[in-house]
Amino acid sequence: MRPKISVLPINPVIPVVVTIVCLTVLISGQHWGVQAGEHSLPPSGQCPNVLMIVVDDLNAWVGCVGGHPLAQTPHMDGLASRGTVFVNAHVQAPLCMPSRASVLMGLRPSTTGLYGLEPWLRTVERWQNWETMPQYFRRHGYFTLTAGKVYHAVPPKDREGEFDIWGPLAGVGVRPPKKLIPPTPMGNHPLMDWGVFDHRDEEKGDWHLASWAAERLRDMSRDRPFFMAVGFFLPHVPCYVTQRWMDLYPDDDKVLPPVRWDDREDTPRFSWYLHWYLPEPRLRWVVENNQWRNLVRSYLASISFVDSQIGRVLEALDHAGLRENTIVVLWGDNGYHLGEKLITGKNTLWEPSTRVPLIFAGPKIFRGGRCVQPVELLDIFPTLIDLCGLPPRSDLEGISLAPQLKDPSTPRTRPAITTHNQNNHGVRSLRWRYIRYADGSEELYDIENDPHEWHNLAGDPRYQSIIEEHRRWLPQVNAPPVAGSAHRVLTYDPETGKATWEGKPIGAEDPIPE
Ligand SMILES: [Ca+2]
Ligand SMILES: [Ca+2]
Repeated sequence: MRPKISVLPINPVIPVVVTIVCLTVLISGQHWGVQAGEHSLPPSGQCPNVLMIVVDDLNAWVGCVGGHPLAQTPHMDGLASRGTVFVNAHVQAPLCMPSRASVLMGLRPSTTGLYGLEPWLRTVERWQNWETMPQYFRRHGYFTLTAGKVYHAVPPKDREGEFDIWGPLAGVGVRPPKKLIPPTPMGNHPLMDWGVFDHRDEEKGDWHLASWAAERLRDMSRDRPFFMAVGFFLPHVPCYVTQRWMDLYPDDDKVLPPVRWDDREDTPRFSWYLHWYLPEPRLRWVVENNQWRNLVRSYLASISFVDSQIGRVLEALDHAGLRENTIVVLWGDNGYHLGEKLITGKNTLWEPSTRVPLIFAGPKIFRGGRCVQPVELLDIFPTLIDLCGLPPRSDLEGISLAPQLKDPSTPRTRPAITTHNQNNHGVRSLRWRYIRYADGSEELYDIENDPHEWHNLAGDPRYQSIIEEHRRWLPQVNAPPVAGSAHRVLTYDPETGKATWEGKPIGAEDPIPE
């Protein structure tokens, strides 16, 4: 049965215009970024489909991205080999909700004021009618479907407004009867768990998600193009795996990332405020409880498992004969520290938190491309508009990656910017990472010569011109957190110099929570 499309109040007219634009792309071959309304009406179904795959908390530990030498991800690597992988792609926020909101709205967190896990963006008056990516595709004649976690969380009454069809929501699936690891500090959060327990792959949430997506692809109507977005749960904690997946990684310390115990001696105290009091344990606890190797292997094994489920979806796309006319885009919503900078988790402006896989494959995309230019997930929205030949939008803050998807060596003129809470920014250029916190403290790393960001060069006068070059990219708009902002929200009052974490003041002498 064909689902009914709910028509958005914004614009009832456009579907016809859009199909016209899509044809323009086909007939003009090499022509990118065409203008709307110039050509005659094509047969339906000419626009490329879009399959967007989001993976929760997936850092750069993916074979084709090169973040971990032992990572086994044959399906994501296969996707990259028939498309282009961006190995220097960065999130706009190192946290689920603001990162996803940024991708789907095409705006920076510093513009939207969405920094925490709440609120749901439609409760913010200013963003109530903002046309998001799935809505834009729907208005232009696409059939839109979603399952798993794509937006962070959407209340049931608002779901139909965002996508036509909703499949199963994301979840870990089967769980052990009790936590596998010792009680963790800062509240023993139920999600803070990992390790091997006996279960079947078919009992996992991501298995159900992949099955749903595969079935929808198999039965997909060809009357009009589709935009399908699926959001996988793993390797988000809890990282539960079976022995088979764990055994892909040696029970050996060579799985651990390189870490220096003195690494935070040259980072500003304010850097701790970005992840002040959180359920993710610090490295010290992980090591003292003999959990470091177990965590790292469980995380890697979860990546390999989710890769296998991505493989099931891609295989379904092939079997349905849809590969040649479908643009696949895959991204992680934020990275994850596994001990680097003495922490686990996200919520930082360093490479392990900001760098994620970004892979495009499909019609007219360079095959086997590897792009080292700094790019932003914010660029996905204008890129898809470009690749699908929809009318460009002047209100989005990203820049289309179509030139890099045609020739991966094409330079980019601007760096990638990650923001965590108001006025804390990381600026990643081809060679450098510059960080500026709300209190004015700074870091600078030469990633080319110091890939682990161990040596903060910000205090060295020899690098002042580099710092100044990067400073000019700091966003000029720094919206305060919107009403209802909650969870992992940090504010700073420059008048009084006072920082506040989740509503509680941080004292200048308070010990760093362990
Ligand atoms: Ca996430
Ligand atoms: Ca250091």
